[in-house]
Amino acid sequence: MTFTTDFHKATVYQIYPKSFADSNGDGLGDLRGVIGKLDYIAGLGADYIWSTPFFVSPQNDNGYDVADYYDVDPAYGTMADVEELIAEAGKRGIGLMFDMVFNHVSTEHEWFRKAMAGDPYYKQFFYFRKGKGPGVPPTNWESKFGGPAWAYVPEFDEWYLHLFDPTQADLDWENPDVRHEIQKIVRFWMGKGVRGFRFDVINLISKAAFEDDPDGDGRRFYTDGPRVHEYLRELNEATFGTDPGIITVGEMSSTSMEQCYRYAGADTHELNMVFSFHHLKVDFMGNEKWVLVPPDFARLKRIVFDWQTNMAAHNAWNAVFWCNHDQPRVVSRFGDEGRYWKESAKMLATVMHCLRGTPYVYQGEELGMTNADYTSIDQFRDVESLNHYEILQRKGLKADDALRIIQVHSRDNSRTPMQWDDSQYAGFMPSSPASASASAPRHAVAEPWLAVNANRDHINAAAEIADSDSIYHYYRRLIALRKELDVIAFGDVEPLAVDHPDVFAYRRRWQGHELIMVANFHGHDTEWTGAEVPDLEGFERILGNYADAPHVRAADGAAMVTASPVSNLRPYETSVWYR
Ligand code: TEU
Repeated sequence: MTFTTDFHKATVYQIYPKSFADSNGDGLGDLRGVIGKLDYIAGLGADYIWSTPFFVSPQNDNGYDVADYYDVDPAYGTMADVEELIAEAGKRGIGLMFDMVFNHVSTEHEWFRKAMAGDPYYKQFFYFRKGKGPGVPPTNWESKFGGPAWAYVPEFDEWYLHLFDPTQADLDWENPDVRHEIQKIVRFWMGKGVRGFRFDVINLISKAAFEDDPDGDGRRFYTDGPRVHEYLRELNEATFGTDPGIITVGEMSSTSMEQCYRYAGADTHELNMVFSFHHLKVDFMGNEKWVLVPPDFARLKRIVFDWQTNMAAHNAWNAVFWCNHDQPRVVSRFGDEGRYWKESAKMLATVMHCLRGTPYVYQGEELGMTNADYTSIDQFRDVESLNHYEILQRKGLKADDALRIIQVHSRDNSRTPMQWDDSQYAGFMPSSPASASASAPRHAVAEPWLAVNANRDHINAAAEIADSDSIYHYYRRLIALRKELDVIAFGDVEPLAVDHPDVFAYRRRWQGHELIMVANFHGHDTEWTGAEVPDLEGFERILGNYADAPHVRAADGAAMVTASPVSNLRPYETSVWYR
């Protein structure tokens, strides 16, 4: 089978293995579970699977705390399972992208354990620094998960840096031995046939200086740091750059567009594309996520259009996405879980999938899966959510109000088990302990590690595969369209309706072809008038989320001709036009 090495036409399907499919009934998803679902992913038309980490890990951050990059965590399977997964995916034309967490390692990693034993060679793999005084860390920086970014080690009377959990110690990339170890890991997995890499928070690897931050969080000192581009070019040259068939994406935390022209420039020899998150902060207050703020639609559009047009102008490439394992479900966030569930999920998909960039579909997004339906803090598992639940209450919020914020923003919203069918555990694992496989380990919890959403009764893969009008089939169509129409992969982007309070619209142009995407982002009827409304003469409506083409009926019931078939839009209505 040949791979789609042209990532411009590819779509990536993201799997969070812990929540995808549990083959042995222990309540945790595993690699054999993924292997069993490869036909489903191939059926959707995805070209790559990005799996979040399944390397050996104490799982304090669900695998983003890696203790051994060369082996698989027994909870997920074995090396033989990974090899089989790569081979079986390959037979279906699907490449595996692995998730490389190189800003930090688990404090259970051999390097850190040796450092803690006092080995000076390994101490230099990390940032150990003296405090500013007794009990005072070297800087005032905050960890992304809450609390100080430094942990004290009494044996050394020193602190080590952890931008995330205290069990995730930051690696010192200035040390060339660290960089060589990282290159070895990437080459090891290339040797196993991996076709792509996602690099976790890769723009945080170069720290500028260890100084107090007047803003308090410290990000100005480590975001897009002074040597980050040098490090990436070096990694590229020493590893994946030798194989043009490998695709790479960098996860960029609070980055700027100017930096991304370089991270993801066609000729800059760093990465193929970037994830940036500015469009997913439109329901934050600045950088503060633990608040309840309605999404700012005008800002969302402005950010999307800015990135689309400027990245294109600088010959750089975006990853385009609404969802991942850190984000709430998009249909709950920007769409409607109720009456217009299906229409809004399809609308959101259309807005994203007709853009310039490589689309990423997060498991269950193609089914319109919603946020978790949890009503108690005990149902949440994510370290970040549990920390902030406490922090919010320390700031004076009542427990109920803190819970409400967690319900809206928790990363667990996207981590509930994949809904395969309407059975008790949604087909994520066998329904009752009695039917679980005899080979289940003795510590089997015999129920999913995170509770299944009750709406599995109608939101599930089996039901949607059987229904030709489902969200699932709509995603299949969008994924196929990108391969059929070069204008989607390569065309320019011209923003339309920029100031309209409801309409999201743009035009794409490529070699004489044009595509127009129009969407009503809101749950009420809206009108779009004026000179800017495109004349759709000669265009064919190739996709939409309402059965009939848009039109307005006159009082006598006859179809009324309006200035344009996209002038009157029903709730969450979207359509795509081509000529
Ligand atoms: O996330 C990086 C990151 O900064 C986030 O999106 C993070 O989840 C957010 O700041 C929380 O508010 C990556 C991984 O995707 C995430 O799952 C890991 O927890 C994190 O890195 C640490 O490795």
